[in-house]
Amino acid sequence: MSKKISYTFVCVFSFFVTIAVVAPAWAELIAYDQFEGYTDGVLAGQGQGFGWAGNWDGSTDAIVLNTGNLTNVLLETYGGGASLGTNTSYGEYAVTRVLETAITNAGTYYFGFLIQQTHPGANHNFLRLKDTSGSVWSCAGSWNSLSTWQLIRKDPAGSGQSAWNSIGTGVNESEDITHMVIKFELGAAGSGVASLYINPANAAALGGSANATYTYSSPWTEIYSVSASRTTLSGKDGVMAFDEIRLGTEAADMFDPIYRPPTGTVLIIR
Ligand SMILES: [Ca+2]
Repeated sequence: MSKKISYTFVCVFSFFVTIAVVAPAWAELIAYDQFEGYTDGVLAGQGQGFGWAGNWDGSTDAIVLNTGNLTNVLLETYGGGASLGTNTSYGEYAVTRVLETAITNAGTYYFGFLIQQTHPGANHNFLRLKDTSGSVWSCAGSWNSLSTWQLIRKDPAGSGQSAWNSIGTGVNESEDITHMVIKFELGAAGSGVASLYINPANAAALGGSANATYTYSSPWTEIYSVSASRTTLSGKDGVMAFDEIRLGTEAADMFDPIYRPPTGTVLIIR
């Protein structure tokens, strides 16, 4: 009898240990894409990762390559990476992916990604969040011919260049792989504050001073999709690579290793 109890205890204990190990990375992470498991070639029409309603959609200018993984000493990165930049004709080239569940509740949210560009200050290169209508909520990256990374927003909502604005971070753009995190503090009444962190040292740093902060004048509606966009300026070429896209509700979501089931492991539930 005692042996049976011990055996049962071990089984139950093991089950909860497994959950405890898994929970930190999954509990608050809303969506991620490490570009793992893709077929080399056009990104649109493909989709991996977690938390999405469907595949990437948009310009065939976006390419995914298994040899394109962006790395960062603070993050465990896997798989390949994506890029925009094969087309040098003037215009916007973008790909968008819709979240499985749109964010409509007040709260604090984090949007992180890795970005790299070959011609700093030459193009509009950024990742962004959009609402259902396709309007842009917030972006981070390169804007116009400015020399520093920018927090970019469309506010108030509207059309045309006048609706776009950017706030400098004071951090010079470079060709280095750069980790960006936008923290959103969204109020119930539609108020919103966005804070951009360039290469934050750790999760705790996301509670400190940001490189750029903006308080929205227009009520936010929802966070519906994630989009990568590159607009060539004056026909200039250059590539924008992007990877390790994460959306979560905890600062740690931007740094914790994403749980990946070990190859060949079989979970037996008695
Ligand atoms: Ca990757």
